[in-house]
Amino acid sequence: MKITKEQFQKEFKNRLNEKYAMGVEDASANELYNTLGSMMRAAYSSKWHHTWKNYLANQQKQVYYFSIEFLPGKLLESNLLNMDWLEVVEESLEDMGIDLKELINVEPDMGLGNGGLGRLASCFMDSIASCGLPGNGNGIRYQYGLFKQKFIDGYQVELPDDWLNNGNVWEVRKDSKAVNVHFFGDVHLEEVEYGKLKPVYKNQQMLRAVPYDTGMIGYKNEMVNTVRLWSVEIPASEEVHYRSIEERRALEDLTAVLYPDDSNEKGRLTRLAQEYFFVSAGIQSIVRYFKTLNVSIHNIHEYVAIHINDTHPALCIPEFMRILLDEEDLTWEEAWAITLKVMSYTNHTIMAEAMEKWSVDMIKRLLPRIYQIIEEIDRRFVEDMSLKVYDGKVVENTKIIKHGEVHMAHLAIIGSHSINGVAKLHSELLKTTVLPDFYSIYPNRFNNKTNGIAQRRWLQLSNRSLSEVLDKTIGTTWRHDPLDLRLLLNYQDDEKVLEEIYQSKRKNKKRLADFIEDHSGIVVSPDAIFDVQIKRLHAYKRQLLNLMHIIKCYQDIKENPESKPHPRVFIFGAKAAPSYTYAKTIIKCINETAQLINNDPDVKDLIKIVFLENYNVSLAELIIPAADVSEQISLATKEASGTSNMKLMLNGAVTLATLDGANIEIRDAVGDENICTFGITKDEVYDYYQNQSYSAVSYYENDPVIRRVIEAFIDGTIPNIYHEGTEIFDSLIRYNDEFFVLRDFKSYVEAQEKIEECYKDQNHWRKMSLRNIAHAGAFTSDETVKNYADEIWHIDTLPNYGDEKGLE
Ligand code: Z16
Repeated sequence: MKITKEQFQKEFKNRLNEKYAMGVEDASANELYNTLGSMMRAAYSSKWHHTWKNYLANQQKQVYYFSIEFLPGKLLESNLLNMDWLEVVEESLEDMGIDLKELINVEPDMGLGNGGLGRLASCFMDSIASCGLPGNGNGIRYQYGLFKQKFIDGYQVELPDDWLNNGNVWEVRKDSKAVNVHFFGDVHLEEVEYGKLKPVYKNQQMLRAVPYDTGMIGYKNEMVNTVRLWSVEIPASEEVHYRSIEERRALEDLTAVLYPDDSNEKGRLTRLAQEYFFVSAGIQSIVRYFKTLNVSIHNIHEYVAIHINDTHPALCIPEFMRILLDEEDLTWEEAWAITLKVMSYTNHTIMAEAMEKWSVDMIKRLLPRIYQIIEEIDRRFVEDMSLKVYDGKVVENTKIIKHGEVHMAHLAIIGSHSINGVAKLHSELLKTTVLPDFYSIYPNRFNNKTNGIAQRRWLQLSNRSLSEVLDKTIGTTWRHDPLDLRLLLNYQDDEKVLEEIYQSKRKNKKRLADFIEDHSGIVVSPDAIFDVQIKRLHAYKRQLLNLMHIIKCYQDIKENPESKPHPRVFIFGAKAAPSYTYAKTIIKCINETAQLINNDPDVKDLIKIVFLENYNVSLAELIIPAADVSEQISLATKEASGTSNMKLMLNGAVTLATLDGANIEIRDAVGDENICTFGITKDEVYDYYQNQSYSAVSYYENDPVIRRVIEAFIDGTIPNIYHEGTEIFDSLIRYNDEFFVLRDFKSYVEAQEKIEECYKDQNHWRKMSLRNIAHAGAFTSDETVKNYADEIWHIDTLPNYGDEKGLE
C-alpha cells in the first residue's frame, strides 16, 4: 500500500472535514485518531476483500483459531507498520503540526484477554497474516475487557474497562453474517424417517450472535485476514420463558465481560454459555462459508482446520458433530472421522486447578443436545478402549464424564488429531506425567510447538532506538526475518556497536524513569539496574521470592550502612484475579515494602521498588525495552512456557531464570554464559512430591537469613501488613510452602549476586545483552505458526504474498 505525503495530507484533511467539519487546528486528538483510523481502514479494505475473495476462488484450506481471549493492545501503530505507512504518516502529520504519539495515546488498549494465552493468540494473528498463511481468529467481543487496576492504600482495586465507549474504528459489524445460537430447553430424539433419529426441541432460548470483524494486516504483504468477534443480541421476536433469574442473566449479559481469572473460573453458567456461544456462532459461520464453495460436506476436512486454544473452545468438537449429524445427515462414524481431522488442541497449563470441568447437570440444562453428543462420544470411547486397553485404570483415567463432571481436556484430546504443549519441557511433561494414559493411547497425537512472539510489535515498534542501531549495524533484513538478528553476533567485540546498544537502552530507561516519576512520584535513576518481573500475579510465578530477596537486600543495607550494592530498581507489573486473595495479599505486601524502602533515608536510593499500576500490553511496550534483568522465577514445571521471557531477551535483558518452560530453550539458545539460572529442577520437584519430603520449616529454623526475612512479614518491620504478613508467614511455614520458595531462596540470592557482579563488569554485561538480542530471533512467532501450518493445520503459504507484488 503505497501513498505519498501529498496524497496522504490531502485525503486526511478531506476526511476530517467530511467526518467532523473541522480543520486540523480545531480537531481533538480523538477526532484526529478516528480520522486516521477510518482512512487506514478504507485503504486496506480492498486488500481485505481481495484476500478472502482469493481464498474463495482457490477454495483455499483455512485455519480458524478459536480463542476465548485475544489481547492485541493498540492497533494504530502496528497497522501503520504493516501497511508500510508508518514513516509517511509520521512525517505528514508532523508537517501538519500533529504528533502521531498523541493519537497513539488516545487509542484504548484492546484488552480482551488475561495474559499470555490471549497475547499469544494475537501474536499468532499478526504472524499468520505476515507469513501469508490463510488463517482467521474467532472469539468474543467483550464489551468490557480485563479490569483496570488501581492501588488504593496498597490494595488492588478493580475498575471496569469500558474500552468501547468511544467506538472502535478497526471493527466492522457484519449484520448479514449474524447467526442464531440456542440454549436450554428440552430435546428428545424422534424417528423422522425410518431408522433415522433426529432431535426435536421444545422451549429453547434463541440468541442472536452478531460478528464484528477486524482486519489482520500482514507485514508489508498483500494479505489481510480476519479476526471475527461475536457479540450477543436478544432477538426482539423471542418469547421469554427463562426458568430462573440466573438463567436469564446468564444469557442477556453473555458477552458483557471477560472473566478476569486466568486459572480458576469455576462453575459459572455464564462462562459456559460464553464458551458455547462463540463456538457455535463460529462453526455455523464456517460451515455456511464452506457451502458457498460447492464442495461436498464429506470433504470439509480438506478445506477447514479448527484450532482449539486451551479447553475453553473444546465444545467445537460436539458442536461440529451436531451440525454434521443433525443438519448434514452424516453417520456418526463418518462425522467422527471428519471431526478428528478438522480439530487440533493446544494445552497451556498443567496446573490442576486450571483444568476445566463442568458439572453434568449444568451442561445438560444449558446445552441438552450437546450433552447427548458428549455422552455418546464418551460411551464410544470407553467401549473402544475396553476392547483395546487391558488396564481398566487407563479407561477410568481418560474418560470424559466422571463423578458428575465433564472433563474438557479429555474431550479436547479424544476429539483432536493433534495435542500440543507450548514449550519442550511442558510438552514432555504432558506425555510423561500429566497425561501418560492418553499418551499411551494416542502416542502420535502429542507434539510440541514452542511459543513465540511477534518481533514487529516487541522490537520494531516498541524499541525504535534499538531498531535503528540494528539497521545501521546488520542491515534491515531482520525486520522481515527475525532469524537474521543472529548477524549481530559478528559485532560482539565491536566497542562502538556495544556502546550504541547501551545508549539505546539508556534512552529507554530514561523514558521509563520519566513515566515512573509522572505516575507514581518515585524518582529512579536510569543508571540503576532495572530488574523487571511482569506477568499475572500467581503463587507459582513466585513474585514472593523476588520480594523476599528485596527484603534481604534492605536488611543488609540497614545492618551494614557502609555496603555499596549497585543501585537497583525492582519493577513489578501484575494483576491479580479479583477473587484470588493470596495474590492480592502479595500485591499489598510488595506495595507496603515499597513504601518502607523508597522512603527510608538509610537506603540512600540504593534500592527502589516500583509497582506500576494496570499492567497491560501498552505498559509492557514501555517497560520491556528498558529492562536490564528479566525475572523468570516460577517453580520448575509450573510455567508452561512464558512469553515475557522471550520479549525481554529480545530487548537485551539478561534472563534470571529457573529451569522452567521456555527458559530452558532460551538457555540452550544463548548458552549458559549468557543467562543466569538457579533453583531446583523438574526431577527434584517431582522427588519432593514422590517422597513427600519437603519441609519448609527446616529452612526457617536452620537458615538465619531466611528467618530474618520471613519475620519481617510479622514483626512490624514492614508496616501496615498485620493480616497480610501473617497470611504469607502461614503459607510458608504452616502450609509448607507449596511452591518451594524457601528451597530456592538461597540459590536465587546467589544468582542475584552473580547478576550484580556481571553488571558491574559493563563490558561483559553488554556482550551478554547483545548475545541475547542476537539469539532472540529463534523465538519468533512467525516460525511457530509456520510449524503449526505445516505439521498440524496442513495449510499452505499463499503464492505472491511474501512480497509487495501480490494481487492488485
Ligand atoms: C494463560 O495465559 C496461560 C495458561 C492458562 O492455562 C491460562 C491462561 Cl489465561 C499461559 C501460561 O501460563 C504461560 O506459561 C504460557 O506462556 C501462555 O499461556 C501461552 O501459552
